[in-house]
Amino acid sequence: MLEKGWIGGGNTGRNTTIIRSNYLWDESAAIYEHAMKLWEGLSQELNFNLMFSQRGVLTLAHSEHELREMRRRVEAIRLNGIDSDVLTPDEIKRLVPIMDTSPNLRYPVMGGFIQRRGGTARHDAVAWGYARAADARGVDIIQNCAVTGFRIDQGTVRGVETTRGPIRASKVACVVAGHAGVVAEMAGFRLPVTSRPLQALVSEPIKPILDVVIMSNAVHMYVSQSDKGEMVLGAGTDSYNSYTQRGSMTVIEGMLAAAVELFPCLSRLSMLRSWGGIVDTCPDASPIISRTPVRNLYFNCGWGTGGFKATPGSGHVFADLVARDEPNAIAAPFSLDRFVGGYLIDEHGAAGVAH
Ligand code: PYC
Repeated sequence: MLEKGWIGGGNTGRNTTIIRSNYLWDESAAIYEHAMKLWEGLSQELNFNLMFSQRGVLTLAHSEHELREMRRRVEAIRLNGIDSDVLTPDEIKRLVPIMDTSPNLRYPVMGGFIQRRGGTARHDAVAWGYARAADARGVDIIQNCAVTGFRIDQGTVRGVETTRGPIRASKVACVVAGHAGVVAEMAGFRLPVTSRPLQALVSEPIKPILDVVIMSNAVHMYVSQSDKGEMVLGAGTDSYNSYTQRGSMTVIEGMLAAAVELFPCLSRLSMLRSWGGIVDTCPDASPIISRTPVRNLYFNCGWGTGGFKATPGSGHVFADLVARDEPNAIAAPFSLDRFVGGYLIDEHGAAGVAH
């Protein structure tokens, strides 16, 4: 396993750790729920405390239209056997007393829907837990080793060039969130992904005030409280393509204005750190788990804001694809072929923030 930087230093450690499986389409429900079920036993399986906390993920509606769309979405999600409930503003107020649910806000809370099995996990623990388990099974993990090219012979991958020398391989699997397009280009093809910064920030620690994850897609704000007591706030993507691991000030300002309107008690909080991750996003806001035009070269990418929450499921079905050179039923809809055949899986509405 080759890592350009250090384990957990890329997008794994640069997200707001939200885990949920309440996506709209059957194909997405299948993969995200597969991941959710694996999350539910993962700390035990890895024998590493991932601090997986099913505290619930509540998504807010701020208009009649959004609420109507949400009700329809909840029915679709339930049809796939995934827990999902609509909440009234009164129920939301009881669940989250610090939220301003009065009707005269710029974006009033008209209702919401909750996945109670959703929540968070500690992202660096996830990276370390997997790394330790992989190492115990004999995987060589080589950090500070960037791939600089591919060895390709007659359309088949034969290995990679790296900053520490060439490595021969009969199969190569790329999981390079944020740089999938760059790495694909080294192999001589293009991916339908757009790369943009998505930023988040974390406050000084305070006493427990919020025990549920709140998302507001309309105002591009999501917030949870970490086990250390920090408020973890996330924003929308920047509106330009970039590989800088920081976002623009205007995006933070807009998100914080929305956060303070919903949670006036946050207005005096000092923010300690902000960071950006690069999200590679496909035109349908669904991922790619696929063979590629180069034989025995596979890509798992394009997750947009869905990558962390899918980790166990995405890794599991991808490993199966690489081992058998054939996608299983969960992975098959996410193949690159869909951009030729037109079987897109439009999850823009479930993506949490606009892509
Ligand atoms: O859960 O969709 C999500 C999300 C969006 C941004 C961060 N997480």
